[in-house]
Amino acid sequence: MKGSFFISKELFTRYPKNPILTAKDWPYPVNTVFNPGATRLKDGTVLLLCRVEDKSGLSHLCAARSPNGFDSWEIDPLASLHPNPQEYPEEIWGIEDPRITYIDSLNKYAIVYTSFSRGGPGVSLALTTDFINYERLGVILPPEDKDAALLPRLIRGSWAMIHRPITNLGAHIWISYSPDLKSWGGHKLILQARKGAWWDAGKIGLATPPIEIPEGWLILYHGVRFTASGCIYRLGLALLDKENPEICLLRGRHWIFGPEAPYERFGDVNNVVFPCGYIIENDDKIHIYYGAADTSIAVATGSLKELKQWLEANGQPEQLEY
Ligand code: BMA
Repeated sequence: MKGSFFISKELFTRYPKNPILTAKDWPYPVNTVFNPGATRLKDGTVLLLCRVEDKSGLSHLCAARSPNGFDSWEIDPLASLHPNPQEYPEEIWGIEDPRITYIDSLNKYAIVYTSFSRGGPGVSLALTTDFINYERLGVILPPEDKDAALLPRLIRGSWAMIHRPITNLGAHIWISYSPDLKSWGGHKLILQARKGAWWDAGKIGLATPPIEIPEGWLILYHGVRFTASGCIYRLGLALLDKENPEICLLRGRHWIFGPEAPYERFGDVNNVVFPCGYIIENDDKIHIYYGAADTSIAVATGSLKELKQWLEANGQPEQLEY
């Protein structure tokens, strides 16, 4: 078949010194560090906003900075963004899984994260210029919803956000729009979990923020398979139309990255690779930063050109079922 050449090709190469960050690196006692958002600051520093689970079981966010994105990390001495349930009751059980989008027109970084409320996980937004002071906008999509990230610019005049509500239809990926980043509507289903024995049959959700390439928006998403010994979290690839991201031009059949290394297979939650951020170098090299087994942080490197070629060989347009 047309895709056979690329099926056996590994699209991402793990950094040999993975994991790059673990609880032992933290300047204060914590249980685990995982699922980091990522961005490159204007001075070239790579910043990871890490999900840190302390020994209460609740999570907060903590920034780690490195000149090269691989080592020499400087970690904030305390939480950078701590749950604030007095003013934001939806953060009562912690904040998790940040995805960072730099918004050029606002000159700000938008951090979309999960707030774990009594009603379940919801989507919250904070803005920052320096990852020291944060402007919280509170819950922008109520429970149950998570795995969300903003697109970096207006789409047909509106802000756009991809997210994963749980509805009677299942755990699928949607897009919504806003005039002001606070009120969200125009909700549309864009990508569905498959069914039966597929690797992404249980649940799907956005992994990193969308990646803009000339052909559209590349979407890395996690697919979950339920098995007798627990869930397996793997990574899939899709391409959305540039001007109308409601249209999924291509979706790959196979997962492109899954738990194989011991630090991905064994941890607090076995068999999980969970990227929430990436850094791009020279318009092609992509480093994905991911939580491994909900325990540590790892990085793997690929090429945008190869991801696109693989999708062209192994993808087909999404057929939505209503
Ligand atoms: C998802 C999220 C992630 C986590 C993953 C595996 O639902 O909660 O934060 O890494 O499960 O436990």
